[in-house]
Amino acid sequence: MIRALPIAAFAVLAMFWPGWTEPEADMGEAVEATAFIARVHAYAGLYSEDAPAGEIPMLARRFEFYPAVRLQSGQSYRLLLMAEDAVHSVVVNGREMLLVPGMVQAVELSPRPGDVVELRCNEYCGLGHNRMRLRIH
Ligand SMILES: [Cu+2]
Repeated sequence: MIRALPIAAFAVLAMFWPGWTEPEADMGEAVEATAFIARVHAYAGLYSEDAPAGEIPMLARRFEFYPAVRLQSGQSYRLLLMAEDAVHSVVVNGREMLLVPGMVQAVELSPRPGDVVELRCNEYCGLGHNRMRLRIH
């Protein structure tokens, strides 16, 4: 009885250890990477600046978010972000999402007048990592 106590204590500890049963990080939705990259380039060719409301396909890559669009206040957007070359992340509106090649994460944005939205990579991705931010207004 007494001998079983440390084992029982270990089992209880293991069960409640922080992170023990934590689900996998949400990586987003799987896409065909080549097709998504083509979609981004097609979009970037059409809208280099003022983006119309709706979906904006975007790439995270060393060391930028591409394309550098401009959002119009009063409109609603859905950024679709995929990493192109390595694992990155995006921090936006106080939330962080992991960006992995082949997986798309969505961010809803409805900027109000005067808002500056900043996308920032928070996953070390190389020497230019600190430059990897995009301010969109
Ligand atoms: Cu980075």
